Amino acid sequence: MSLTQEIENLIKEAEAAVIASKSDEELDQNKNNFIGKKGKLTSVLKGLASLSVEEKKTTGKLANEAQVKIESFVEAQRKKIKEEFYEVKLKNEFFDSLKSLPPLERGTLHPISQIQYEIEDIFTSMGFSIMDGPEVETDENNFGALNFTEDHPARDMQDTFYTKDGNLLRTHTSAIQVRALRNLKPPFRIIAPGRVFRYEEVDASHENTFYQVEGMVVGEGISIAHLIYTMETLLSRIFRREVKTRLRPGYFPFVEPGFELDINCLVCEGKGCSVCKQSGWLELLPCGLVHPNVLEHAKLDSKKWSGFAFGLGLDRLVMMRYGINDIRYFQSGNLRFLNQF
Ligand code: FA5
Repeated sequence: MSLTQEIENLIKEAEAAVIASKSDEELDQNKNNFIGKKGKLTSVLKGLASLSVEEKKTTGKLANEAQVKIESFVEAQRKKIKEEFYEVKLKNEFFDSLKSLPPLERGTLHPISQIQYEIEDIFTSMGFSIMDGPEVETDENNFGALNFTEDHPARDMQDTFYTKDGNLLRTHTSAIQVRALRNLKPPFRIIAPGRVFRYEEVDASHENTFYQVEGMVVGEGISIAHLIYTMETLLSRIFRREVKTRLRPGYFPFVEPGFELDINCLVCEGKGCSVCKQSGWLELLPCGLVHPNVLEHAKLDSKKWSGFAFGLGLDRLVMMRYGINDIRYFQSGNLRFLNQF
């Protein structure tokens, strides 16, 4: 075989080997094999010595061309390998932001927490601060400082859970207004959400563990007009619709005058049902002007300072909002119930 023929064959062989290379390393190896210092082309060119000057010229030229060709095969293949590498990478790592993912199991806030946060927003927007207090309270904070006489029926074992050390589980969030009166300097506006406990027979509208939000405003010249305005603002923002209310006298030892603000039952639209005990009305918002004895007990001059207070039952508020006909759902842990909110 002539040297020219050998070189032509070498080019073909190199091309096939280069195209079959799958990695940069394999490519380098093939390049070395064919056009490296000790490569196949070099050994073929050893035959040049036996050729005539003329033949040397043409064959030498051909050898140079072979070198260039093989180099260009190598570079083209190198480019191809690189492109394929990125193509695969892109395919594997592509992030499709529109692709729908399997649904996440999400929990929801309990409807009582949701309404509590809403009420907190409503009142903070009116300049109220949020206060907290302990669930285990002293008799003094829960009753004594609130003008309950020693023989008041609410202190009765029937209504109150006492602890062995003589304290009790607070029966209402009004215990927090006592803490506010003691610790804050008037004028002030606070609300205090919390869990309260009563030794009660549980039925559709009574729990032994439920939630209230206490509210208290103390300042100079605070009147019933301020109280009514605040309650109406609260209810219209909570129910986002016209609700019928009625105010009737209500007795609480720590307010004078005291009121019961009732709401037209939204479960039965006032027709009468088990939630409103067939009356069409539901007791929702007891309130009143702070009793002078309570202010004096906190060492505030009742001639200078006056105030109003209210205690909102959250469980019943949520029942009214969604037309829930049994308070026992709230603590049932029933996920079919809770997932609706
Ligand atoms: C009180 O607890 C007073 N501390 C409220 C108050 C505060 C009056 C400030 C004046 C000034 P009452 O016992 O009525 O009041 O309870 C208040 C609200 O808690 C009720 O209107 C009702 O919505 C809710 N509530 C009372 N008992 C239960 C119960 N067993 N289960 C569920 N909610 C209840």
